Amino acid sequence: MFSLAESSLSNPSLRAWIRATAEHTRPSNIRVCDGSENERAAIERDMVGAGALVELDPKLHPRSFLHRSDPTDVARTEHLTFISTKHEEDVGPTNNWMSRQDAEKRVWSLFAGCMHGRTMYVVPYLMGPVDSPHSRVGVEITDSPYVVLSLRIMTRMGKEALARLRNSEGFVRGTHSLGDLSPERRFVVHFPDTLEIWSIGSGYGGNALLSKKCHSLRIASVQAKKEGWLAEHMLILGLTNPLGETHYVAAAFPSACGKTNLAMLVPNLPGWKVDTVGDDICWMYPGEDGRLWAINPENGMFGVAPGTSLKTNPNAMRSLTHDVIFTNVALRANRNVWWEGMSKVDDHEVMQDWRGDTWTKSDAQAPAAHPNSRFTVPLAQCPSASDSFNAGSGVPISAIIFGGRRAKLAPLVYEARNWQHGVYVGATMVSETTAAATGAVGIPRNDPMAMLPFCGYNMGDYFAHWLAVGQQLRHPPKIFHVNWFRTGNDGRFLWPGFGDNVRVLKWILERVDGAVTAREAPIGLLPHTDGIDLSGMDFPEERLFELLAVDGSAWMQEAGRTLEFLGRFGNRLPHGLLTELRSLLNRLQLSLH
Ligand code: SAT
Ligand code: MN
Repeated sequence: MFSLAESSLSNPSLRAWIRATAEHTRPSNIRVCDGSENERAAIERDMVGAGALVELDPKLHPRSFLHRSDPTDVARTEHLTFISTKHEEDVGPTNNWMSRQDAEKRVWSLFAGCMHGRTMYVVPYLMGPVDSPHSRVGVEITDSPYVVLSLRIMTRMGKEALARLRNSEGFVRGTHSLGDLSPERRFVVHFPDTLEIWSIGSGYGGNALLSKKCHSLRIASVQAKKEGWLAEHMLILGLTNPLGETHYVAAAFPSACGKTNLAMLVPNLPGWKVDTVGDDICWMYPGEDGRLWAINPENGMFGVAPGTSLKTNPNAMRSLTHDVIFTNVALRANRNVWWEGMSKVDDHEVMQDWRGDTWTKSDAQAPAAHPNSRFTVPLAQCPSASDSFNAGSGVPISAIIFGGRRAKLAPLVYEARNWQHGVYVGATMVSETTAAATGAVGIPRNDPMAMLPFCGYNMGDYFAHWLAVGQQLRHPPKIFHVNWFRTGNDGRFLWPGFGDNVRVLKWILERVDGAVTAREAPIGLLPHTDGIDLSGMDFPEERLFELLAVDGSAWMQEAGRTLEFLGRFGNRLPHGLLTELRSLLNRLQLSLH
C-alpha cells in the first residue's frame, strides 16, 4: 500500500517522511503530484464525479469549477492556530502557543488513521520564481484534492519544485487532513524550529493551503528574522507615470481590505499604468545596491469575490474567464457564477446560494455568495500581470504602504518622517475585522503591519527586526499610511477608492522623487490640499479637507490605545518604538496648545 517504488522521488528524507506519515494516517493509496495537465484533469474528473466540484458552463468559463466548502469551514480560524516553540515567550502575546508535547497529544493523535479510505497526495511546491535564489521549497501532504488543485494554481507545483529540492532536507513539511471537518477537532500548528506544519479539520484556504499563510508568512517570517530579510503580508505593484518611469511599491493591508484590488488597479488618471507583481505575500531582501528588493513567492491569487466587478476591478474580472476555481460563490441556472456586487440580477432569478440552497433576491434572508467567498486563479491570467513577476532578482521597492480599514481617525494618506517612524506607523496600525477570519466583523483591532495573524514569532522581536533591516539599507523605501475607508458624518465612504487610488499613489511617488513638498502634522507628513491630483473628478475640495483632517485629541486617545497595545510586549519591545510614541505625544501636545 505504501510503496513509493514507482514514483520518481529520490530524496531520502522526503521518502522517509512520506512513509512515516502514511504509517500514521493510513491512506488507501499515495499519489505524488507532478503538476501535469493529465493529473489535473484526472483529479477534476474524480471530484466532479464525487460532487465535490461543479463544472461551470465550458463556454462561459472553460475548465472552471465551483467548490462548496463545509458551511462551518469558510474562513481562517485564528483561535485554533498555534505556534509551537520551546519557550512560550518566543511566540509573544499575539500568538497562541502549544508545546510540542501537547501538540503530539492533542493534534498528532487526530491524524491517526485520518486518511483511511482516502488518497494521500504528496504535493511538492516552490515558493518564488523558478530561477530565484530566494525561492523556497515545501511539500504538503494532504487528503484534499481541492487543496491539490488550488496549490497547482497558487504555487509552482510538482516537477519544478522537485528539481529544485534535489536531495536537500531543507524543505517545509506540511501535513494536512480534512479530518472529520469538526470545528471541535480543528487545529493549525506550526513548528518553526523544525519547519513543520500540522493542519487538521479544515479544508478552507488559509487553514489548508499550507504554502500560503502557514509557510510563506508564519514559518518564513521566522526564517527571515534569522537570515536578515522580511516575509510580509503585502501586495507588490509597479506604477508607471506618463513619462514611462516605473517605481515598485509594496503595501500591507489586512485580509479582505482591498490588496487584490489595489494590486491591479486601472488608474483613473490618463497616462498612468499599474503592473501586478503580487497581491498578498511579499518577501523582501536588502540588495547589494542598498535598496530593498521584493519577490512574490506565490503563483496565483486567492481573492475575495464579493464586491469584485468590471467597475471595481476589471483586471480581476478579466482574469476569471477560464481555469478558475470559485469557492462558496452562488451558482446561476446557466452554470455561471455570481456574487454580491458583481452585476445586477433580476429579483426573481432562481439561483443556488453558496450552500447549494435555492435563492432569489426578492426573498433573500442572507447573501447568495458567502462574504468570504473566493476565486483561485493563476496570476499570469491577469491582464496587468507584470513581466517582472518571474524575475529571480525581484523588483526594487521605492515605497512601503501600510493601510487599515478605519471609519474614523486615519487620514487618506500620510508619510512617515523616516524609517523608524515608519516602523512605528506600521506597528501601531489598527483595522476593522473582516469576514476573512471567523468572529465578529467591523471591530477595530491592532494589526501591526497587517501581520497580526501571520507573524510566526514574538512581534516585539519582529518590530526590532524591522528596525534592524532599515539600518542595513543605504536607500530605504519611504513609508506611508493610507486609509481608503474613512467615512463622513452620514456614514458613507468619503473617498471613491479603486481606480481613484492612483491619485494617492501619484502623490506617494512624487514624494519618493522629491518632486513635491508636504505639510508637517503631528502624525507625519501630509499632502497640501492641492497635492492630490483631482483632475477629471467631480470631488468637492471640502471633502478632501475632511479626508486629510487630523483630529489632535482623537489621536491623543489613540496614543493611549497604542501604549496599552505596545505595553503587551514588555521588554521585547524595542526602544525605538517608545521613542517614537513619546515624540508623537510631544508633537500632539504642542499642536493642541
Ligand atoms: O485564507 S487566507 O488566509 O489565505 C486569505 C486571507 O485571509 O488573507
Ligand atoms: Mn492575505
